[in-house]
Amino acid sequence: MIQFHTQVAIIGAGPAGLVLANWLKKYEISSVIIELRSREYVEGRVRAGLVEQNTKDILRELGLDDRLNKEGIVHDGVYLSFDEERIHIPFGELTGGRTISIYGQQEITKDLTDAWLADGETLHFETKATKIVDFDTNSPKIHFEKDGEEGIINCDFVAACDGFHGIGRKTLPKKSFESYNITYPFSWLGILANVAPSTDELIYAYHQNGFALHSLRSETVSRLYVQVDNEESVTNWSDDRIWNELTTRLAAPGFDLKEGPIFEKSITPMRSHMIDTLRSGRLVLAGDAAHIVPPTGGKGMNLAIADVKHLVDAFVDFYKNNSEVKLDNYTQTALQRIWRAQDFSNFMTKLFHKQDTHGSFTYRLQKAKFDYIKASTAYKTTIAENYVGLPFESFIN
Ligand code: FAS
Ligand code: PHB
Repeated sequence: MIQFHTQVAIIGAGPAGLVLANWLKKYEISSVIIELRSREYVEGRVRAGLVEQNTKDILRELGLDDRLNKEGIVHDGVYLSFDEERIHIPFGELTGGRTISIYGQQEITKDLTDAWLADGETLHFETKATKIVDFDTNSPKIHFEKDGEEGIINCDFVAACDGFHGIGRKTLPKKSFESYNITYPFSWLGILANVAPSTDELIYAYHQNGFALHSLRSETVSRLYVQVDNEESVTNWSDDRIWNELTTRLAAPGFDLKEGPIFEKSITPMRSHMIDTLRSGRLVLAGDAAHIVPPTGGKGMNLAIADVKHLVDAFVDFYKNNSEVKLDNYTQTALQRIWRAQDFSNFMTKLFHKQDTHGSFTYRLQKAKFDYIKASTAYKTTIAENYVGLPFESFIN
């Protein structure tokens, strides 16, 4: 039986777990990460691409933004389309200079993993956390399996950064939280294609055929999505069908969509999920372990990292100031931003996805909202400040 001790034992080497470990190190708080999958698998997972201003600020504070600054693409605005009419939301002028960057989540994962391992720190890949025990005492433990051998991590805190399918949320006492869920009646089919983006900034488009999003990964790789039914299978979507639908749904005066070879296709369900506690005793949750947002607002990864900021504040308060005040307030502090992200993601999802027949009452409400955004600087500002991410000081208790 393998046994070792650390101050904060982290489950999961996704954005939440990796940012937490690297950030605690800055305060000389020891941690260890155990990760179910291999390093290749984790770094190969194609997921988010939008990096909020807050996340950029955090990575800069950690000294881990070199490649982001070199390879990330700064966007100072976003295009919103409705029935082939297109408007632009400028970020800088509406938010005092805050912007987003496009930089794949897997690139952030690589940068954070490289930094962690370069310091000689411990990250056990292909290691499965099987049980979290004694989290109602000051000596919680994680039981794990690796290569058929069992082990135990003795620690002060367990940080479950283990995503929607992890054991962290499932370990919380059943009566200690409420669950909230929305499963949207549609999914996203996402592609990566070897073709230069046809736009300088992202395009979110409502069309009577369904939603489409034009994102990107570099000057030569485009990332695009189309709304599909929940029962859809990737095999029903040939490259030609995908490009035809994207061309139709992204159409606007003067816009031409360039096509190219597709090298990645996947379907992601659209759902909102959350629980209203992120802590039980010495067990804390961060990221998808506690909440899922539809990717329409580009919030998932950024929200995971925002949870970690509050968690680091709480651990520093505990270890350096011998205080549990921020730990006791962790759930309340994190939930303010999580609900803001849930609301914005739900707003963007309902505004741009086809949910009823063209011309229906629902459609008319969507159109009225878009026409108001077009006419209102106040509404454009609301969208801009939520999209780039509200500053942490916006949520002072
Ligand atoms: P993660 O899920 O990234 O990481 C959790 C880690 O814990 C995983 O590596 C997992 O292997 C590990 N783990 C689980 N159980 C374990 C156990 N028992 N023992 C050890 N390790 C365990 N967000 C956006 O903003 N934009 C997008 O376009 C977008 N697209 C997405 C597409 C898909 C298919 C998915 C699933 C998510 C997408 N997201 C998107 C959201 C995504 O980016 C998440 O918000 C982000 O990965 C959250 O990071 P973590 O909380 O670290 O969780
Ligand atoms: C992406 O580039 O993958 C992306 C960007 C913005 C979103 C969702 C996904 O809202």
